[in-house]
Amino acid sequence: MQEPIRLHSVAGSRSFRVLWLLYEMGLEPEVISYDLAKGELRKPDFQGLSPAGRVPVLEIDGQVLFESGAITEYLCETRSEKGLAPMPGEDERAQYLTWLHYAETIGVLIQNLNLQQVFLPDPAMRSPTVIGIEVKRLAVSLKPLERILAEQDFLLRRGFSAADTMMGFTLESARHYVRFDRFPKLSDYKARIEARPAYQRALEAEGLQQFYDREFYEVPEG
Ligand SMILES: N[C@@H](CCC(=O)N[C@@H](CS)C(=O)NCC(=O)O)C(=O)O
Repeated sequence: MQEPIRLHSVAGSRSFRVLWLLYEMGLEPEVISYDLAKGELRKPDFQGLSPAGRVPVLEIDGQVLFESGAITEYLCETRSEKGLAPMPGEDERAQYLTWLHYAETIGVLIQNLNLQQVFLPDPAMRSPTVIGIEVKRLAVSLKPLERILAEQDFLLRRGFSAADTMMGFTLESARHYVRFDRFPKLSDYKARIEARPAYQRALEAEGLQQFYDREFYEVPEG
């Protein structure tokens, strides 16, 4: 019997990247959900799986993996027959690695904005200066994507890949901070990837995004 695959997840977080990729590969993980607001990632059992107390964590092949980028690379390398990433020596390998990790450049900006705009317990603790800077940096980081998507449908010329599963979730969060009408190609790309059955399935399995309480967060005055 095959060992179960277990994904430790928070709805609307980076664990979505892994869940979506697993479904794209036709794999069926058990999803273990945590509630950030209840401090469930701080519990000793979870900290034993993830040293920094973060999701995603994936239990697979008798191992416990953390870091969404590393998990993505591991899955694509150990399941290379799924064809979701160029392997070393193949065309577009460098671009694949670049976009895969660039998704974290964007992910960290969003994390900083989430902290400022959503998670600080008192709005008086927010820094309009920091928020303004991070929103500008996020918009700058989206520009290269807009340029590349003017020429091709996905981040790689060869078609849909695990670089797209890494990037997808960050765009859904980014739209809460940067107006996407400035990025028409990126908006089309976002709609294209979100229409994929595996994306929709991951959305259903993770449940509703728990923390954004509005469509768009303006930079506060200050
Ligand atoms: N670079 C890591 C970042 C993981 C991370 O920060 N995950 C967030 C959710 S998106 C988390 O678990 N945050 C909980 C916390 O900071 O307490 C990855 O890509 O997996």
